[in-house]
Amino acid sequence: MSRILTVGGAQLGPIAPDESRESAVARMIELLHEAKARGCGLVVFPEMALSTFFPRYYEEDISKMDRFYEREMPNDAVRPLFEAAEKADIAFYLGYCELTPDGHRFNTAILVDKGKIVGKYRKVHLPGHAEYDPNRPWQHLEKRYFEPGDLGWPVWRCRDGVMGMGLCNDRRWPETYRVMALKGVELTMFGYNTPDRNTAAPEPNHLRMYHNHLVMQAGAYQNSCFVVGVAKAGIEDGCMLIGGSCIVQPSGEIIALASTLEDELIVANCDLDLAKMGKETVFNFAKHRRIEHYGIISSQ
Ligand code: CDT
Repeated sequence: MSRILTVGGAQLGPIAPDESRESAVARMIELLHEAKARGCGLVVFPEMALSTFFPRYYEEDISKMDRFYEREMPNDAVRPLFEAAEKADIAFYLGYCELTPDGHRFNTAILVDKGKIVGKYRKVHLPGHAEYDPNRPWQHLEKRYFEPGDLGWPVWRCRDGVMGMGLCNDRRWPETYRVMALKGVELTMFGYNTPDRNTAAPEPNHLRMYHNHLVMQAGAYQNSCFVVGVAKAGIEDGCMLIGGSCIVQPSGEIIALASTLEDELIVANCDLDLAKMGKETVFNFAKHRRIEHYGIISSQ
């Protein structure tokens, strides 16, 4: 028995502050065409894939940043991506900034299949700070521009597998993977925008990539699922974002890895049945977890 899903990780190079949504969408459609040619049934795009990573800029009046948010999905600029994916028979994950009709702002990802949104996730772990920090070379104001997600971590049946979503900083937290694993997730997707420097504390730069892979490989292994992590990479308005987009199998091994900081498609044939093995043996949660000792995790 095997359930092969060919998965594409569609890394994007930088998006300049003045680059239009239409241009970003055209770049994604090009990667989608390559994904079709390489047999993909699912493509993962980055976090905030329609714009530059604007939380690096401080703005006193948050509404002045409205141009970076989507009020409806799909809208006219993004509809060509929905249509191209439907035509190519490819499901996709897309990260974008959401402004709801009642004025709430979320860092959001959607899972789209056959022209319809089948799943929505709003980023729970918002890194950074809410007020201007004069000690940083650039800001990381996600806590200013977004509210913590209010949807938890649902999972969705899609393409004959059980799919889950997180966004960027979520990948560093074991709870993210475990909540979805308890719901049977087989493939977890993360888009990310990760500056290559930790501006909050001194840290050797190489640790940024090491930790990027460490957390996703550990998350995949300990929860017996595939993990797909996809970067927006390269120098965005003077700020270097790491690449390192990867597909990790449930053993924790990386089976596809980006080699550039540009638009690049990575592809792996993922046998979703591989996720079953761990779930039935070492990580058989029902058999081996000792929840009587885990209370502190949910109460503090
Ligand atoms: N986008 C995002 O969540 N980036 C963070 C940067 C952390 S530094 C404030 C990340 O975890 O990669």
